[in-house]
Amino acid sequence: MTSASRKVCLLGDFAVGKTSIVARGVRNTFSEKYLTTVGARVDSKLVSLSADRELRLVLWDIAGSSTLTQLSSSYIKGAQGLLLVADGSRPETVDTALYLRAQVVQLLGHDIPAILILNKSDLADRWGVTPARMLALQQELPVITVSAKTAEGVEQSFSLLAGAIAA
Ligand code: G3D
Ligand code: MG
Repeated sequence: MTSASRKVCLLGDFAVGKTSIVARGVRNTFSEKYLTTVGARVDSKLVSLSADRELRLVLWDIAGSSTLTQLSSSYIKGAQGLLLVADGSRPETVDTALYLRAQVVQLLGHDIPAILILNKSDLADRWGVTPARMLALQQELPVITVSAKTAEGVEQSFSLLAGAIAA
């Protein structure tokens, strides 16, 4: 078994469900110290890539809202993957996620693997991302529809990012 670990940052507008996705996808717990020192909660998720290969995603979930001003270099520094999260019932949060990605590229000076999670798929009657927008987004990066509430797509989103990082 070969195993490696990668730093992954969760980014997205206020209340899109970043913390809920981590809580749904991760069973093991976090470091209290990180919470108090850098204002981020750190969890880890082991993802199987193949029969003899796995990748540990070390997930950094910023405490509070992740506005641009809070995108501190201490949070982003060393990031090797991004889970961009948007709320499918608030399509403007997709723009925020893409903007945050651009900010990260600027901060790091290079691109890193990223996927876009459209969360809250259980709110079907309030869904605001049109099929046309979805197609356009899929030209730019891997996109997955999930619900942290029902667990739909949550496991797959971690696998999708792990695959993109390992590729
Ligand atoms: P954040 O970490 O991105 O700020 P949170 O977002 O994980 O704190 O979630 C924000 C709110 O959205 C929470 O509601 C949470 O329960 C809700 N939420 C998260 N994921 C889903 C989902 O998949 N479906 C639905 N219906 N709601 C979701 P509250 O009311 O606790 O603020
Ligand atoms: Mg949160």
